Amino acid sequence: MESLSGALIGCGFFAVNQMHAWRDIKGASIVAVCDRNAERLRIVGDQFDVARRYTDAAAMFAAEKLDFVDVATTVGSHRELVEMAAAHGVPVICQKPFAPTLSDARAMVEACQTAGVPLMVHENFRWQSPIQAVRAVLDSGEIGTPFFGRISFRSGYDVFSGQPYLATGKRFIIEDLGIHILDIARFLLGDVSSLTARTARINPAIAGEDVATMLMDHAGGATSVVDCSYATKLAVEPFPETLIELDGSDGTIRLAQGYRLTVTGKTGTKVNDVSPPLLPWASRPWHNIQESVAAIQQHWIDCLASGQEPATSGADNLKTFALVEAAYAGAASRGPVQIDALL
Ligand code: NAD
Ligand code: 89V
Repeated sequence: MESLSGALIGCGFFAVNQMHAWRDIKGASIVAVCDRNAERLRIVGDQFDVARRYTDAAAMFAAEKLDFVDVATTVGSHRELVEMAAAHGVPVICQKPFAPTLSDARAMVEACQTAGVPLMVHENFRWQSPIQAVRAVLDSGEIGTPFFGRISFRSGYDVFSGQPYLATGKRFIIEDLGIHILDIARFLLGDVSSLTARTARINPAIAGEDVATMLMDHAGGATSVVDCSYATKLAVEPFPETLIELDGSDGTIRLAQGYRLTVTGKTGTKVNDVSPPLLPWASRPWHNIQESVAAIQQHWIDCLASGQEPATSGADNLKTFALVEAAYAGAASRGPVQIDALL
């Protein structure tokens, strides 16, 4: 396969993972990097030996012939950069959260559709190998039809040291972390018809909510609870593990802390260690997330080569983003929110 030429925009905290992963991806390489912060541009350009560097994305699009662009900036610049890529006919990956509002997200999807360019949201949590292992058990039919799910992320990890902006926004855990966990709920149990939410702020030093509990009706009939907390101090810190309970007509799945997967189903009970691999450039405890970055980036390149729509395309991600909007609206009103009314 011919190697595709990509560019990275945004050389910050998380982009370093993406650059490590791009080095290992078959069929693509990063030929240019861009950051409006000259120091971050220098650090990442030097670390990954990329000579073509830009402090202005428009200048990069004008000068480079790109097969795709990977937007790894924070949410405020996503719409401008995705629409710039669409205007230049360049396929684009955009980090989560995709946009500040659902109407921005819709406009971004429309801009790419009108320009005929593929768009994928870097919604990587569903690509974690323990989550893929749960999906594989569901697909095998071992537990029958799922009727209940609990997808849970509870931690006391200090995320603010690496990502200080997380402490300052009016929205925090649902927009930053809950978005991943809500996407996992959709990935496992299908699209959602209604959502009820409660939130709380326990840490007085931050501006947004750090606890969220969401109850959802899935269109296929299952009920799920998605619960997230960064105010939960445990004996053994689980960050960044997502724990899962699924009950089906013929059995159960439990993904417990320590990546222990217990399946009780039609053929009895099996317990497996589904720990993610520690990639050569990865470090604990982030290795779970880092592995999923490599997986989603390889998926993007495979999709570009085959013409297939990425699993977390812009259009797909509108349905996850709608759950974020619904959670904030539902927490404010304390009533259920109908998801179709938002889409
Ligand atoms: P960061 O602030 O460390 O880095 C963002 C970089 O983008 C900065 O260097 C900034 O100068 C640059 N930038 C901003 N606007 C720009 C523009 N218009 N043109 C060029 N450069 C621009 O942020 P981060 O922690 O790396 O987060 C980046 C994104 O990644 C966020 O959306 C965050 O939610 C997401 N994230 C995702 C995961 C995941 O697992 N998917 C994990 C962490 C962060
Ligand atoms: O994955 C993320 O979006 C990160 C974190 C795991 C810290 O929430 O911001």
